[in-house]
Amino acid sequence: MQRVNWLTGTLEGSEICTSRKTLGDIRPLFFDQDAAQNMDPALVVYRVQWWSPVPEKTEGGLFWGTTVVEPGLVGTEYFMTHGHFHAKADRTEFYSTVQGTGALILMNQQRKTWMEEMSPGSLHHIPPHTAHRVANTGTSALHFVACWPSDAGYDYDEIRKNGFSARLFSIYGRPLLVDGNSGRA
Ligand code: M6P
Ligand code: ZN
Repeated sequence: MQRVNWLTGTLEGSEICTSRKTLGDIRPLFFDQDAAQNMDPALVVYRVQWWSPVPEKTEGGLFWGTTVVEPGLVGTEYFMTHGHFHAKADRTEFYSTVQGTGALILMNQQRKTWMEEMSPGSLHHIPPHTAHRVANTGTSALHFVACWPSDAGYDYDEIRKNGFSARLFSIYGRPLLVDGNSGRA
């Protein structure tokens, strides 16, 4: 039996998997490497819980997950998830925000990047062939739920190599998506 706590998005029950990413795990993704080097690598940037009711790669199945992104900045860039295209690139996904404020950053295969604001209740459809990453633009933890096909898989390499074509910075305390690819993620 699995349950969602709708106040927090937290998953409870059996067969729930968990993972976490520390700053040390995802440091190369951030623009300001000097700032990143001077921060504690053990700092947790985000945690994921998910339920896989069917094996990975099952055609026609679905997975459910909850992600909590901590508030914070590396230099002036918001804490964010790694971000990925799906390995089966035409697979889509839903995100919905439970707590906090943030931004869903989307990039198509032509490397056009745009964002959708996330706030409690916001519902987001990630189109096919579109990379997705979430940044926490607030001062408290950002909790969102996700649902995606069990055969979607992950292509992290493309993001690791070429990043997104725009980054979300805090400029005078407000989120601003800034174009420009440093060649890093
Ligand atoms: C959401 C879903 C998961 C994903 C997680 C973290 O919960 O999209 O599939 O793993 O966010 O994102 P990433 O895999 O890019 O670190
Ligand atoms: Zn995805």
